[in-house]
This record gives sequence, C-alpha cells and structure tokens, in this order.
Amino acid sequence: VVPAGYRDLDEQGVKQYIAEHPRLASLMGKAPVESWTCHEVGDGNINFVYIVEAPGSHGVVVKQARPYVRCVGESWPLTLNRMRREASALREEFAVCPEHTPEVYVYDEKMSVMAMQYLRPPHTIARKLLYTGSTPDFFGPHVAEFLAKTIFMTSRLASANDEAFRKLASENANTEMCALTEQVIFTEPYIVASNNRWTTPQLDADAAELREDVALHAGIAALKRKFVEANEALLHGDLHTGSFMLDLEHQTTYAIDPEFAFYGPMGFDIGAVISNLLICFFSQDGWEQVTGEDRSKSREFLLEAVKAVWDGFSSRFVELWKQREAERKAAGEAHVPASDAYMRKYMRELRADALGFSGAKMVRRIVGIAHNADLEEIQDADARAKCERCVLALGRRLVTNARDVVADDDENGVDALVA
Ligand code: ADP
Ligand code: SR1
Ligand code: MG
Ligand code: MG
Ligand code: MG
Repeated sequence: VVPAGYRDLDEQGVKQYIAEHPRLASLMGKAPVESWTCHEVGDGNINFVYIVEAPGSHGVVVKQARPYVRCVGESWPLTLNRMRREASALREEFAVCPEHTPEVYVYDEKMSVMAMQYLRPPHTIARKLLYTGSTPDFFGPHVAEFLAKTIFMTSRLASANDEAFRKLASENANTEMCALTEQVIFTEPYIVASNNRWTTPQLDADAAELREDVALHAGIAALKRKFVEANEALLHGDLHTGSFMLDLEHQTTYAIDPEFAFYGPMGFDIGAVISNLLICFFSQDGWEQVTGEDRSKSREFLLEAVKAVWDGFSSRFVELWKQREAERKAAGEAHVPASDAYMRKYMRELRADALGFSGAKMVRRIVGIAHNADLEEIQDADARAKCERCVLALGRRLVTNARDVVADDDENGVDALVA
C-alpha cells in the first residue's frame, strides 16, 4: 500500500526535499540550493540512491524505496515497509557498532525515504575492489567485529530477559522481505522458474542436475526451515560484498543496505559474507585468463579473509558472551551459567550453519535471478562457466553436508574448502 502523500523523487525533487527538512538542510552548509549537486547512484537491485553535495559540506545520501523491485520494474511489487526496516536496523547496528555503520539522519515513513551519512570517496563498494585484485587486510577483521557485535548484542544471549527478546523478534519479522529471500534463495534455484538464469548453454546440464538432486533438496529444505523458524538475533539479511563500503586509504569499513533485516539464524549473515568471498576466490581464475595478471595474491588473501571473518567473529562473540555471563553473575540474576563446553558446542553448530547458508548463497548466484559482478563481468562465457562450475560444486557440498565439511576444516583449515 502506497501512503497518501508518497511521490517518487528525482534529482531535483531530492534537493527540494532536503531544503524543506531543517535537519538535512543544516548538513548542507551555507551554500545556496542552486549550487548543490545531486546524482542518482543506485547500482543495487532494489532501490534508488541519491548523493547530494554542496561546496564545503559533508553531503547527504538519500535512499528511496519505490513500491516495486527496481531491477525488474513495476511488474514485481515490493513492500515500502523495507525502508522502515532498513532505517531501524541501521539504528540498532549504529548503537552497538558505530565504527562500521553509517548514521541515519531522517526516516520518513510517508515518502519511504531515509537520509544517511554520505560515505565519501575514496569509500568504494567492496565487491569490485576485491574481484579486481585489491587485498585490504583490514576487511576480514572489520567484518568479524561487525558480525560479532551486531549478532551477539541483539541475541537472546545478551538480552535482559526472554520476554523482551521475543517481543523484539516479532516486531522485526520483516515478513515480506523474508518471503522474497525464501523465493529467490531457497526455492527458485531448485525448480523451473522464469526468474532463473545461468551461463547457457555451458551450464544447462548443471542447472538441470540441481533440479533432480534429492540430497541437495533435503539440504536446502533444512536450511530453509532454519531460515523461517529460527529467531536468534537481528541480522542484516543481505550481507554480500556489495553491502560493504571500504576506504583503502584510511582503512575504514561500513556495512550498508540492511533492508532485509530480520530476526533469524545467526549463520545466515556469516554465510553471506563467506559465500561472497569464496565466489570472488573462484572468479580469480577467470580474471587471470582475461587480464593476463597473476592473481595468486588475491586467492591467498580471499582465503585468509574467510578465516579472519570466522576466527575473528567467533573469538569476539565468545568474549562478549563471557562478559555478559559475568554481568549476569554480578547482578545475581536467576540464570544457568553457560559453560565453556556449551559455548564450544554452540560455536561449532553455528559454523556449520554459516557454511550451509554460504552454500545456498553460492548456488543462488549461479542459477537464480541475482548474479555477482565478480563472475558476470567475465565476458568470455567459457572462462566464466568454468569458474561458476567450481562455485556450484562447493555450494552443493556445503548445502548437503556442512557438518562434515566443518570436521574436515578442523583438520585441514580453510584450504580444505576449495581443494
Ligand atoms: P539497494 O538496496 O538498491 O541495493 P544500496 O543501499 O546497496 O541499494 O545502495 C546502492 C548504491 O548506492 C551502493 O552500491 C553505493 O554505491 C551507494 N550508496 C548507498 N549508500 C551509500 C552511502 N551511505 N554513502 C555513499 N554511497 C552509498
Ligand atoms: C529480486 S532479487 C534481488 C536480490 O538483490 C538483493 O540485494 C538481495 O540479495 C535479493 O535477493
Ligand atoms: Mg545493495
Ligand atoms: Mg538493498
Ligand atoms: Mg551469471
């Protein structure tokens, strides 16, 4: 339902909108409106994003959700409620992890608009930096910190009481956006669906095999069940490498775009990041062929980043958990303490969940509606398909068998994932 008073903004309309909102206008400094510039920069699948700048000011980013999916058009209507969910999630993330979250200035329900901190150049979306050969060592540790803080601090493990937690989980269900994820990640890649696409004819047989693979179907059903039924923490919900902006010069990392935020299984966000790093890893063969460059440093970096994300996440998460347990004890709460053995078991299960979800996210990026530029930009279809087949093979292995992969990984490290 489109609220009364809603209108689509264009570049002129955005400038006028800012001028009419004192909080936003004050961020534009003293330069007159006529000297402001506004550019639509949305390169994502779903929304419209405008950067507004004025001489001598920090500028503002304005994001508007229109009542449909941008990359498809008006034939795919989509809830405007997503902008409320995004603003609310950014505020939650900012409260616990301001160093990796842009500040929200204004959320406007009627216009389905959010104004936020402009992450100025040299901030750049991580995806292209990574697949073109950058190796920012700070990225993995920053992502680990973001994941540990946002996941732990919004989980029941940190919550004051179970009743408050249940209330938050139901208020932040984001059902329509979750339904989209259920459709495009957990269902369509495994059936005949008009949204699906893949590198054809090279992967025609591979896509057909996915539709007949009973073990794979059992694996994705178990993951979908967890996605729908688990309410473990407030998740970002769409944490691919296009949702991180990096400044290589000042070594900063920000997570943007949590419009899919919901209370779900912790492994879903962790798996999203890991899958995107692994997709980038597998794309490097293709890029090597296209550019003639040696990408062994990138491959090494990407595997190290996967390790840094998991190891950094799990050690920080356990540290936060132990602090919280100590607080509960000091406060004399009626609480059964979590033992080290229980924490170890919890983290092992979480790792298997993360790897399972990362497999689902790998499969969807090869045969579903939304693909990754890491692979999509490789123009030579044979070279691309060769990389994509590796992504599919690992995705399948992780969806069907993440628990065994975790055991193997314990012995042989992260290299075992891509062997
Ligand atoms: P969508 O929901 O459509 O995927 P995103 O939130 O990912 O939209 O934004 C699309 C693009 O807009 C990003 O890839 C990035 O280039 C730019 N962008 C978004 N937020 C900011 C920001 N706070 N500062 C600078 N650029 C941004
Ligand atoms: C219509 S599917 C679009 C995809 O883009 C978003 O960023 C999410 O990943 C979603 O699945
Ligand atoms: Mg996006
Ligand atoms: Mg988005
Ligand atoms: Mg593709």
